[in-house]
Amino acid sequence: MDLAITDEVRTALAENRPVVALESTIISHGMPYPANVAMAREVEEIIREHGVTPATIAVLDGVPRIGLDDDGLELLGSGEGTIRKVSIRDLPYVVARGEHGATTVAATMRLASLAGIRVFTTGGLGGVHRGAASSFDESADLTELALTAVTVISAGVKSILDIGLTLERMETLGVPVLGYRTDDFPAFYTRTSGYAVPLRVDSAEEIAALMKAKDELGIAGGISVANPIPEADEIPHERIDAIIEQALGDLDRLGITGKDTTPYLLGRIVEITGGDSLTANIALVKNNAHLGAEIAAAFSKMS
Ligand code: PSU
Ligand code: MN
Repeated sequence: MDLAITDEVRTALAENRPVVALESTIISHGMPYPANVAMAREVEEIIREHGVTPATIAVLDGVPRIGLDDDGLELLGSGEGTIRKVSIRDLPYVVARGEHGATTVAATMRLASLAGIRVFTTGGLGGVHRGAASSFDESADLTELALTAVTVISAGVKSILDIGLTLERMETLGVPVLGYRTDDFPAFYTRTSGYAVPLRVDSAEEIAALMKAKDELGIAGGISVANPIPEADEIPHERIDAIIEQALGDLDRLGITGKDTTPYLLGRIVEITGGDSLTANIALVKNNAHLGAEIAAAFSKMS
């Protein structure tokens, strides 16, 4: 498969310098325009400040892109309706048809791995949806974590999902779930979920060492690092829990299912909170970018 890798990313990889991958569904389907494009640029800047090369990943005109220029980010951010949300099952379709696609965590992991990138930062991970016992709605992000050796830094799992079932599935799939400086698994808008983290780590070096040990053991798949939202940016449970319930009720009433579920809920929560959830979302993505850059730097020193 031909990947269009920017010179900047290609050179960094060739010289064994650290690179951090970024996804594009969060840009096209996770946040409104133009805040989404501003977020994408700022996150790249944060990674550069650490001396690490950012590689935002998407499919443009059917070509997987590893690293995007400003026009690419603008197109993904402003092209609402024309940019398909692309998970693993959609990748061959957009490539064969020459379409644009914004890649989810799963599809971004796969393309990052094809390019030789080992660390990827985002906002929230997909997981097992509430009611999955009858809907079977479980994100391909989880099955991809079982397959592909990329470390994904997120702020945990939103309680629009079933957090307990998501953790159970990751255990079954053999995915190490690491709580960064926390014993309580974070729930995106909040630092806690009430579920214990399976494994705790306190430094980027520990995470890099775990990646190396996993490689040496020949264990396939990725690692999920759960990094709580900074305290100052948290939306308290007292407020966000009721809002999530309200958004889930609206989802039900409108009969929205499948891949449209997460984008709808995120947009609805932004509406109900009057933009506060967007502010929190941007803050946690930036916080994850700092940690991702540190992990990539530590891992590249080790290998
Ligand atoms: N959670 C967020 N923002 C997002 C997503 C999840 O807070 O943008 C996106 C990610 O790209 C994730 C995808 O990989 O939703 C999961 O979608 P699905 O459940 O359809 O696999
Ligand atoms: Mn789904």
